[in-house]
Amino acid sequence: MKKLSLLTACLMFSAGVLAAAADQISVDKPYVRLLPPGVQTTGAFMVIRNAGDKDVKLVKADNPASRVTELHTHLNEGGIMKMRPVAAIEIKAKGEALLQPGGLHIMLIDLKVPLKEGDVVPITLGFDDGSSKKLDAKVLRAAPEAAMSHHHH
Ligand SMILES: [Cu+2]
Repeated sequence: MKKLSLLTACLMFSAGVLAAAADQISVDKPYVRLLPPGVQTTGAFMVIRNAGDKDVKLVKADNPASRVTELHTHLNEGGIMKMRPVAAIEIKAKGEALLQPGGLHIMLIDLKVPLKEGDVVPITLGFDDGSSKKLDAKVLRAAPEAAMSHHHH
């Protein structure tokens, strides 16, 4: 885990000099889904909000825990849900993009070390104007929303 925190520090330094699309963006409830041991690939989910007057495109994501990071969506092909990489995820002006299981997500492919519940994965979002935003996604078994609504049953 030492390697992860070192990379986090570097990313925080570079984030300070950038000002643009990323400044209009806020991220709510980011998490990485905990998968059974042996599974090398998982997804990161969150709500990305755009407070600005211009549409913003998320064009890439990066993280130190996996060798490859891709933007994905789910498509229904003949009744079967399949994942497909997408070039960009649009966040409308004054709108939000929902990254959730079964829909858009950030794919963490080929994990370097197995993730444990409670681990924090720093994820950097890259936008179409070259700006970027760093966030910390906690490794959880289930979505934060799902955990909350469970209380009411
Ligand atoms: Cu995927």
